[in-house]
Amino acid sequence: MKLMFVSEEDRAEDWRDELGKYFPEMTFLVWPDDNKVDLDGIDYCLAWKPQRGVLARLSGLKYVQSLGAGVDGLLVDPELPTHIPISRMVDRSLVRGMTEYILYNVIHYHRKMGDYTAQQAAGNWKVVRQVDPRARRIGIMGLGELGRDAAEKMLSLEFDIASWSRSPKNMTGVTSYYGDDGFTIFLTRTDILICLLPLTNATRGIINAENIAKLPEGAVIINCARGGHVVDDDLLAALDSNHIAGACLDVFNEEPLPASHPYWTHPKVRMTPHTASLTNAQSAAAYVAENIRRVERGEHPLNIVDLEAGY
Ligand code: NDP
Ligand code: OXD
Repeated sequence: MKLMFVSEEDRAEDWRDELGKYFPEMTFLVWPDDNKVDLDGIDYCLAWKPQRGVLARLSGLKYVQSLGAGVDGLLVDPELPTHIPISRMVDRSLVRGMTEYILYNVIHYHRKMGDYTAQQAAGNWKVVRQVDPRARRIGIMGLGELGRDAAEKMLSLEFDIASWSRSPKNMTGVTSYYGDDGFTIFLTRTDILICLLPLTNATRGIINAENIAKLPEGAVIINCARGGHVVDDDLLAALDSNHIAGACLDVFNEEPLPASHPYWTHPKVRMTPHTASLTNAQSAAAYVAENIRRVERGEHPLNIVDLEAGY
């Protein structure tokens, strides 16, 4: 059994060690270091933003395992093999990491912690009015693996939660809006907007001037999905006009974010370097091993990407 690892951002050694516990007989190759070997014999590929055309060279490939939940970095490859299944990453630790990130930032805005930071710097002792979480309207775009867990944990803190997705959802305590028809009403009732959508043709640029204008004055935006969801100039204009009170951005149209980008120094922007949640081999190897076993048995891997929908 031969597996090729293709990612510049993940630690190949961790995956080699962890998958070796399930498959001691596996030959684990790393692209591009091992690309001189016989690529025809590669059965499986673990990939994150692979160089375009690389996967097409693996003629014996049986399935591709994405190292991330988002597969936009794979689907941009015009030569991507489409006759074999591609599985998204779904992992407990990835889900928990995202929920931590969202809770931390939601509470930051909900409790106005930024005001206290500014007040401390100015030596100003002043109590800011607290809002009951039941009166704080959170809106989650994308109620999938990540959105559901974040919603569940925020419900336990009694926030008023709504979701927007492609299909209707039936999650107790969460008001479900869906499709184009539900989008405007979802936006107009949202104080804290969280983006957890996949980046697809239908969602690219969705956080634009028209949609931002539908959020109530003083709303904040947390984008932990993909930079391509945001039209940066529109968001900057909305921050500068005070329509949007703050933005927490983990992902950017260009990564790393260029040093000259206005986000770096914008007083209303909180930034992290695409690290809201990271796949780690120690936790996720069990999922990958299960998928490999399924394919070895002639079954489909779990969570196959719908190439037409793009996620
Ligand atoms: P899922 O596929 O489980 O969920 C995606 C959700 O988005 C679903 O609810 C889906 O609706 C909804 N959706 C998709 N297209 C549309 C659309 N056109 N209109 C409305 N809703 C839509 O994905 P995950 O929850 O696992 O991950 C979400 C994204 O988070 C990833 O694609 C990735 O980009 C990002 N991510 C970012 C990380 C980071 O560190 N910053 C880490 C991990 C992921 P429906 O349920 O009806 O299909
Ligand atoms: C992912 C990511 O999609 O890390 O998993 O962004």
